[in-house]
Amino acid sequence: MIKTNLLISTLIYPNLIMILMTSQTLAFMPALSKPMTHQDITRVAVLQTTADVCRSRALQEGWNFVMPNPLTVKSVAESCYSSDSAKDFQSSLNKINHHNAWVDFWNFFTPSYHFDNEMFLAGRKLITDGVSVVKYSVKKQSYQTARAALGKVLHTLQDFYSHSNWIELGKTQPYSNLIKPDTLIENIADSKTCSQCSSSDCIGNILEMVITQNKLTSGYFGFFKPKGKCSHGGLADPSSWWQGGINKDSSSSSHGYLHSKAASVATAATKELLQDIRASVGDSEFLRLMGLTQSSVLCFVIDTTSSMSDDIAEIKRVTSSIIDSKTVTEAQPSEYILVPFNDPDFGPLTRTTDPIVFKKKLNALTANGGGDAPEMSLSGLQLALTGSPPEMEIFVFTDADAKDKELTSTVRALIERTKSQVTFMLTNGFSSRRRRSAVPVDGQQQVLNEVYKDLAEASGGQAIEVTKKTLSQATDIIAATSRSTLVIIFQAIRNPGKPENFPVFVDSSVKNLTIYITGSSPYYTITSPSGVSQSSTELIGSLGIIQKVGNFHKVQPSITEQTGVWLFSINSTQSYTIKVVGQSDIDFLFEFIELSQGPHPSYTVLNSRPAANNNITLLVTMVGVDSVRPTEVSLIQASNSNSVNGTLEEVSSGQYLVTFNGIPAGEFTVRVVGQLSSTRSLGNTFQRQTPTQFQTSTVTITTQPVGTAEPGKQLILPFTVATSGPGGHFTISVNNDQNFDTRYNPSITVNSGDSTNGTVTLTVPNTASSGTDVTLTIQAEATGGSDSNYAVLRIAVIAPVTDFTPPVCEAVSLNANCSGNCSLSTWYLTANVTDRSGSGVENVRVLYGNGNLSTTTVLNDRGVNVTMVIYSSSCCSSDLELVVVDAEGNVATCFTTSRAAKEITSGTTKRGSTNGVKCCLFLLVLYYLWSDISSHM
Ligand SMILES: *[C@@H]1O[C@H](CO)[C@@H](O)[C@H](O)[C@H]1NC(C)=O
Ligand SMILES: *[C@@H]1O[C@H](CO)[C@@H](O)[C@H](O)[C@H]1NC(C)=O
Ligand SMILES: *[C@@H]1O[C@H](CO)[C@@H](O)[C@H](O)[C@H]1NC(C)=O
Ligand SMILES: *[C@@H]1O[C@H](CO)[C@@H](O)[C@H](O)[C@H]1NC(C)=O
Ligand SMILES: *[C@@H]1O[C@H](CO)[C@@H](O)[C@H](O)[C@H]1NC(C)=O
Ligand SMILES: *[C@@H]1O[C@H](CO)[C@@H](O)[C@H](O)[C@H]1NC(C)=O
Ligand SMILES: [Ca+2]
Ligand SMILES: [Ca+2]
Ligand SMILES: [Ca+2]
Repeated sequence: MIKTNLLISTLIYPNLIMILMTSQTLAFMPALSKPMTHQDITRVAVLQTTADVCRSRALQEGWNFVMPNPLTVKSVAESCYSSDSAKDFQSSLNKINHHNAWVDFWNFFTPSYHFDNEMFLAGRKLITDGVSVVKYSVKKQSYQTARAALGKVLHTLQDFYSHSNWIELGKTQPYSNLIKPDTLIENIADSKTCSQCSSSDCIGNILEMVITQNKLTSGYFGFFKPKGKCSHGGLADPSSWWQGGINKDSSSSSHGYLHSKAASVATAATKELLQDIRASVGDSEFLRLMGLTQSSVLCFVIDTTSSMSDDIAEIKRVTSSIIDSKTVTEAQPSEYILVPFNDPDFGPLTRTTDPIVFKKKLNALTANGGGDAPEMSLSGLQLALTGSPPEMEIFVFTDADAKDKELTSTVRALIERTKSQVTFMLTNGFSSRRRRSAVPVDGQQQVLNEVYKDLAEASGGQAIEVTKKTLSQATDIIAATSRSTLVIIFQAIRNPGKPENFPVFVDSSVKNLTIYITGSSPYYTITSPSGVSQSSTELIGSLGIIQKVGNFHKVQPSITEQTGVWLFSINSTQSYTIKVVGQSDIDFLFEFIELSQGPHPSYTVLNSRPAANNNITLLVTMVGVDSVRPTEVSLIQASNSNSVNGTLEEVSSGQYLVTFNGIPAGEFTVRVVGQLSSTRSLGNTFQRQTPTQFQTSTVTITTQPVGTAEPGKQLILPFTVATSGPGGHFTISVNNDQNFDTRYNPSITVNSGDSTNGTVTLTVPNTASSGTDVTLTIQAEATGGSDSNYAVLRIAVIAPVTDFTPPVCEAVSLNANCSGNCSLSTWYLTANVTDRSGSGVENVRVLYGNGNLSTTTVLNDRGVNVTMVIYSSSCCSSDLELVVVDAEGNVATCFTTSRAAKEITSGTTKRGSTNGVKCCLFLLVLYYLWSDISSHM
């Protein structure tokens, strides 16, 4: 038995963390001749860290965990019991990588972003400020902002290992001070650091003295460089033209012989940063940040005015039936979002992972108020679009016209940027004949539900018109489409309608093929690959079942032979939509991007419509089986089936750059056709289509990169409007989802072929708290509305950080009576933790270990809050890593046994073992730690 009671100033064990990092880094060994890019480094680190988090969660929950090999997005998602979220995981990783690339696109010549020019303090500040944004944004569930900030931080962090002399100093571990704002960056070189080098590889150009004295330096980039300093190197860096440099960007760089070493330490550093974020936000939030638990989301925007009581009752019924259906646990939504709207009020948005909380929120909804007939539906929808994960389906329930139609183009912009589908459940209860007739309003011709139909079309959703009585017959679409693995195989919208035949490939991965058709009495015939055919007049036929309600038809084929080419023949002169969906793991993700013209290949994701009369570039990522490859990526004209093929270039595994030299006229969607495996056959052919209709514009809006906004301060957002179309006056409108005050000039003049600058002044109220994010849309519309474009900006609100110091573990006692049968004995650990005068201890977390943790906070006699921690665990389990987090997200690692135990006993400490010898080995480790702690005093 050991009983200790010690006063300890800090209990941080960098050496132990290091041991772990190296042992895990061994798994990273791609082809050495190929340069490791930022994207590769990030992917490896994210996959390893995520797998590590899932392993510790599995241990705590008593689940089985098998470390996947190799680590891929799909294999990690599967081992995390989240195979349905593989697409969201990929999408989150992509977002992080897009923002990593963004730094080279926008800040290529700013040395601090790349640790060039010995900008160590400024570079470190970019990292620690960015990490604060990540932590605060996660706390507020602003995951998209968090991913953006994380991507930027990782670029700078990773560049340190390529651009400084850390690797040349012989270091094999990350420089942890870069992510710790309370530490010093020491020993920065204060004089000459490099000699000229003549050979191409420049080995040994860093001065001997710099190496022996352990001085930190980095390469200078550009035309101006203090004499005797090192250069970055490469053709793009004039300072190195006559003397070489030290960067390790690729194996052909000046110090390319160290490229793979630098990449490997950069990977370890990326993991160290991810672990810091994980410790700060907790495991389940970390997994949500990675998109791993966001698989299926139920999102409702609900009219709560007095006319809606029937509808609200039906929504409650449907939601309960989805939540209570325990048949397929995987199909349970992982997240619920609710936005009520009324008139004049709307919101707030509720986002929860807890079905009970969601049901409570729904049950609390009552129908009242609203005044006149139209209601604030688009304001509610705007909140849902900015506050939900992208690429999901949003259901809007209303029986009234929109009172806030001025938001139509903002909502449309958000639909295009988020690629969310919006399906309207409209219960105005008119017959279809009366609905089609125009209702004159103030001399204008205004058709009921027109704005909803337009937005549904633009998003690839549906405008379902039913009566209050028949609403329940249409709502099973909600359960079907909230599945995360739902894919869109084909979609067409014809307005006005015309008879047309649509051939569609259905591949062998597709399950539960379903066809949705909307329109007033469309006549159609569906023919399966084996020639079985059924027309819309047969509700039960040889193919399957047709359900009709209002303008909405659902066809579910029940025949077994579904793989091959289907034919959908629609004969209607009224407008109609057809959508063919199914369940499948195979899908694609894409972004419109702009490639940088600069010296360094990079790209940025467009936050606006692509420019007309220009080439369009897409970055396409395939999701699903690894052998899936696209053979054709095309833009499909929305009004007919004309298409334009792009040129494909594989840029990394599963990622393709697709260039289009022309585009179809008007609105278009994106389609990918490909092969499921390397054997080319009809049954292997798949097709997928985006629901969203995109368009190009002769108007462009360019925004500058924005930093964060501070509560109580104004933020100036410069933008530039240019036009390749006709010049003249442009109407500027600005909207944001937080209702923050904005000032701007509502009209600017732009000449054809020219550009004009403007600014938006955003005032953030004092009351806005850190981590809030504001989505701001700037729109420019040509006179007469002939063309328009927008830019969507997401800005994080962060109050200045004042607490840079992690909490301290002031006292610890260990009480372990582990002898004999370990399952019969328990060990205890107690600690007192405080954040001194900082922001206060907010969380104590067990990162590894499955014992019990309890905390009590008391005010001690010096007026300081002290959190007393007691951890108790079975003697069979030696794992423990305890972290303490303050309110600003600073993390202290207070106690670690697991990794040390694992290392020192060479993996022989097995959980659940009843072997007394192993039990005692573990105690030896604890004892070893103890003496280590004592020696720190
Ligand atoms: C497919 O449909 C059947 C019947 O409608 C349903 O029971 C099953 O859960 C669905 N499977 C998937 C993967 O959605
Ligand atoms: C389409 O419908 C029209 C009118 O209902 C009918 O005259 C015509 O024969 C139909 N065409 C086909 C190909 O079914
Ligand atoms: C579009 O791409 C083609 C070939 O890829 C190139 O020749 C052409 O100059 C590009 N056009 C524009 C406007 O960039
Ligand atoms: C697009 O490519 C496919 C396959 O390569 C080809 O069959 C089709 O004709 C092309 N379409 C156009 C419009 O060029
Ligand atoms: C407009 O803004 C851009 C980018 O900030 C700047 O380069 C340009 O000089 C400005 N033009 C005018 C006319 O102020
Ligand atoms: C831990 O904190 C409590 C409350 O301030 C105090 O009573 C106790 O003495 C502290 N223990 C040690 C070992 O400092
Ligand atoms: Ca109403
Ligand atoms: Ca009203
Ligand atoms: Ca603190």
